Order: sequence, then structure tokens, then C-alpha cells
Amino acid sequence: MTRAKGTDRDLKGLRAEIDRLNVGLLDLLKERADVVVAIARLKQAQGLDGHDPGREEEMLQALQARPSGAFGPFEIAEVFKTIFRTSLGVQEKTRKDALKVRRRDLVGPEGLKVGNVAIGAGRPVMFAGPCAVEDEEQMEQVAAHLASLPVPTLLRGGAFKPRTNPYSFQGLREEGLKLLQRVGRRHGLATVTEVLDVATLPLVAEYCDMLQVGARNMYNTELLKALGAIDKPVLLKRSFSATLEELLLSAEYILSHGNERVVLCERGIRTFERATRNTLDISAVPILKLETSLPVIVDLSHALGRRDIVLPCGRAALAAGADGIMVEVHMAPDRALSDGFQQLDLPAYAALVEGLGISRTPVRTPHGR
Ligand code: PRE
Ligand code: MN
Repeated sequence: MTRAKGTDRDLKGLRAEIDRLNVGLLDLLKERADVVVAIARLKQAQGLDGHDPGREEEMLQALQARPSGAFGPFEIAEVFKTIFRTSLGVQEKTRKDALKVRRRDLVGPEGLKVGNVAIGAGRPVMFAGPCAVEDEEQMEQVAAHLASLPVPTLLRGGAFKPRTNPYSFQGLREEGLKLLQRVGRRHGLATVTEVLDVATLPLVAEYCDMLQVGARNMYNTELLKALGAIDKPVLLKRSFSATLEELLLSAEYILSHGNERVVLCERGIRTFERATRNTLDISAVPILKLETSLPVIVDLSHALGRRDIVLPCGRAALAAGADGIMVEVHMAPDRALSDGFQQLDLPAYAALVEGLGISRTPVRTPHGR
């Protein structure tokens, strides 16, 4: 009895000693992690990889060569391999935190201005217009209708069209750019159009207010770098096979080359589902908002590829925190030269705007900032 009590007391005392050592070890591990962060920053600045198996092996051998009593080479390897593995996590977090795209101050409360429209200022914005710029009459009719509605709107329209089929209509090119600019100005609408490559970038930038990088070009790093060097806002669409991390890194290309005026666009990803053209990833909106302060919009037309569900999906996008909605509009979709099946006619567009309630939406505090 007396002996057992004594053992209890010894055990308690020893455990107290372990508790003290645990705290000491943890403090040392934290101190070590701080040094790993400093090393990670240095390596990143030099473009070096975080993982260095050679260095790990060297450290392990040096540690295992020390006399260590009950804590033999095997135990040393077990513990330090775990420490090295956690270092990789620390390095990855350091790399992510250093990205410009993750800054919380990229867009202030006044939003990102394109012409007279403020994107991400608390009131959703419409990006509307035909899939492709076709002729003066088409652009005039669509633009006049858009301008007649009481919502902040940018006029979209493709002049260079990246079509899947090389025999499909490829766009009016420079003539289309001029037309888009002329009609946009006539109706006081800022314009957005797609740029396909570095070669045509100066031409496209000359005529439009915002440049769109299409889903097919999200991985075109040379184009992204070139867009970083110009003084025009960029609408960056997510590729149909891109993770959100990849989309953010594409944005980082533009930001790191000097242009911080970027808007991200979710436009559906490819899945096995065939009921829609792509699968609208609503979760992309709040996730992107957590990761970056860049505005985020949703392209309903290319995500869905059908007209009958644009309103509920548009409402979902806005409820998820989207700063705007893109939708294709044509006065006669059946006669459209591209994507006719998904374009809204003028009354359907007016009904969508009404249904989304944007004209009544009061200015609110932007989500996630
Ligand atoms: C460290 C981290 C990861 C590498 O694989 C090797 C070593 C470590 O934890 O000690 C530090 C580090 O990045 C380095 O020494 O280069
Ligand atoms: Mn289209």
C-alpha cells in the first residue's frame, strides 16, 4: 500500500517532467518551423524547390551518428522524417501566403472600375451581349436594349472566336472590334472582348475597355504575362478542366507582371453530366472569395448551355456572392452565327435582369472583404 502510493507519486512526478519536456519540444519545433519559413522565402526568391532530400539525408546521418542511448538510429529517423514532412507543409503555406492574388486589398470598397461600371463594389454587374459580333444591326439592337435597363452593364461580344470546329465562324476580327467599340460608345457601355494570343493583343487592347481570356487560354502563360504588362482590366475565365488553385495561379501571372486589375470568371467545368453544357461550380464563388479579394463573376451561358434555367442559377450565383453575371444575348438567337442555342433573346434578358432583382439591389458590403 505504502509502496504503491510511493510509485503513484513517482509516476506523477515523472509525468510532470514529461509535460515540461513536451512543452520544451513544442517550443523548439515552433522555433524550427520559423527558420524553415525563412529558408522557404529565400528559396522562393531564388526559384528553388522547397523539398531537398539530400539535405534531409545529411541531417539524418549526422543525428544518427550521435550517441543517443535508448533513442537509437531507427527512432531518430522516425521522428525526424515526420519533422521533415511537416516542413514541406510549412513551406507550401509560405509559398501560398506570398502570392499577390491572395492579398486582401486588391480591390477597395469602390470596386474595380471599367468605364462607368464598378465591379465588386457591392452591386452585381451584368456582362451581356452576343456570343459573336456579327453586324451593325445586331450590335445596335442588343446594345440599345441593354442600355435601356436600369442595371450596371458591360457590353460583351467576340471578334476573335476560338471555335472548336475550324470551319465554324471565326469572328469579324478587327472589323468586329471597331463595331463593338462604336456601338458601345454610342450607348455609353464599356466593352469586353476576348483576346486569343499575344500577336493580336495590341490590336484588341486598342479597341476595348476590358480584355477577356477565354477558358481555352487560361493556361497560356505567355498571353497572361503580356496581359500583365498592359494598362487594361482583364476578365480571366476558368478553364473547363482547371482547379481553383490553377485559376488563381493564372491570375498570379497577370498580377506578378504588373497588372492588378483582374476579374475571375467561373464558367462551368467538364463532368460526366450531360444535362448542361458544363457543370456550374457554384462552390467556386465563395471559395475564390475566401482566397482572393479579386471580384468573381459567373458566366451562365457557357456553364449551362441552355436558357431555361438561367434565372435560378443566376440567383444561386448571386446568393453565393458573385459580383456579376455574364450572359449571351442576341435579338434573334436562332439566326446567331455561334452559340445560338444558349443565347437569350431581348425579352428573356429583360426577364432575367428583373428576376435577379439587380436594379433593386441596394449597395451592400462586398462579401469577403
Ligand atoms: C528543411 C525542410 C525541407 C527540405 O526538404 C529540407 C530541409 C528542414 O526542415 O530542415 C529546411 C529546408 O528547406 C532546407 O534546409 O533547405
Ligand atoms: Mn459563346
